Amino acid sequence: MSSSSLRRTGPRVFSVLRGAAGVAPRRRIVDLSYSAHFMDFHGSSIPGSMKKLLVTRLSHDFREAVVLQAAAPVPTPGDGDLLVRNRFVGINASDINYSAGRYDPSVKLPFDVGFEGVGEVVGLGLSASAHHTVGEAVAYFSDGAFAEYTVVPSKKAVSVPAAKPEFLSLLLSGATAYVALKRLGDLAPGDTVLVTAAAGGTGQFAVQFAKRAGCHVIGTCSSDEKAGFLKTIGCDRPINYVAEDLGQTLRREYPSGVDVVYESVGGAVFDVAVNALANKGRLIVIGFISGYRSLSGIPSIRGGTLPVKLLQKSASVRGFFLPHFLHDYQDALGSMMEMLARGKLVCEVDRGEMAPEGSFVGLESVFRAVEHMYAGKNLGKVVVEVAPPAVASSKL
Ligand code: NAP
Ligand code: X1H
Repeated sequence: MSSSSLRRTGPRVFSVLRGAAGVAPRRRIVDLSYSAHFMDFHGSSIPGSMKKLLVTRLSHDFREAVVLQAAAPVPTPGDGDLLVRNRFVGINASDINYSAGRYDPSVKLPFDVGFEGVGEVVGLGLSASAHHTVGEAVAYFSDGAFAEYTVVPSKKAVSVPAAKPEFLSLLLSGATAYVALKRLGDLAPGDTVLVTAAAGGTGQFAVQFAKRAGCHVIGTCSSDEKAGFLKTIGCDRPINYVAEDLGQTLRREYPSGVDVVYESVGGAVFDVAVNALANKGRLIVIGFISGYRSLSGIPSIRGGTLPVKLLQKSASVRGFFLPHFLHDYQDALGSMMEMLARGKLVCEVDRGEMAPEGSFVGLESVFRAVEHMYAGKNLGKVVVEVAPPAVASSKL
């Protein structure tokens, strides 16, 4: 059956056959009309148990904080929810801030982890069936993605043409770059924009959006391979900071400074970026990854001299956190999907093909994928393939 015929099939509301208490049977979806409402996945069955990752101890060391549960119950979607069978999940630098409990210091252990995924809808509640249908591919930005199946509130899911990792890369990484530059960058054609961690998940999008806005783009990275990639996406001046000193290069080649910085690294790189600002320059704090693996999560900067430097240049430092800008989200996703469809946007994805133990396949690979990112080895958005394509969609 093709996905379009799946979508044309009207909603069929089913219930879940539950096993005896404590037993996790293979769950067939049949009409019992007494349990939570559910949709059937065209002949396939949803298992009773699944693998998922769970934070059992607060730590920024992901392996220390997180365990793999081999037989967790597959959750049941509520009325407004989808049950998504994850095909790919996205790795984020901040997964370790989350596992350290930094997002919510009052959080109670154990808790789910993982910010985003892409997969197929395999079940849904009655209200959710007004917007989505079984078999549909969706991407989402919602908690608990590091699992084989995730319950996602339907309003946090976006319909996508296929369960491909490129779509996943837009949800958080792409949207962060799009919205941060649009709302806080005040970009004008001819501006000079410095992007740090430019070949990574969100940096690659910042480079492309700044270039589209008619800016001259400088991007930092740690290898010649990444610098070569940056050239291919329009970066005017990739700087491999392992091979050349970042501060010296900026002073020599950009004596009047840079107008905007999209800054993800923090610490010494933040200090260099502040020093490189032009008059009326804007430095957008996207993150400070160089500190996340420390106890406080915060790298040290020369904070004492910051006010005088900003004053002398009429410059500003602006913080950006995507969940605070959700009203811009629809516009960002719509525009990015259109650019992608027209071949105007590169969504580079790193599935771990070059990692020492090979591609990131299976939920257990999330640990290696996080380490790959923290070793600075990733080129593009790091993703883990959780499951092979569904039988129905593989026949498309
Ligand atoms: P990523 O860029 O795909 O990967 C992280 C990259 O950071 C590495 O590949 C590495 O590239 C670079 N890096 C530089 N110094 C590092 C260090 N000391 N340790 C580890 N890596 C270092 O990761 P991402 O998930 O897209 O996140 C990038 C930044 O965006 C993070 O600061 C994250 O917190 C932030 N972010 C913020 C928001 C928001 O709403 N504010 C949303 C999403 C992401 P090189 O080796 O090439 O330098
Ligand atoms: C309500 O707003 C926030 C914002 C950030 C709540 C929590 C955080 C957080 O934990 C983060 C964070 C989130 C996303 C991201 O891309 C980077 C960072 S850095 C960070 C943090 C690190 C160390 C701390 O001591 C506190 C926050």
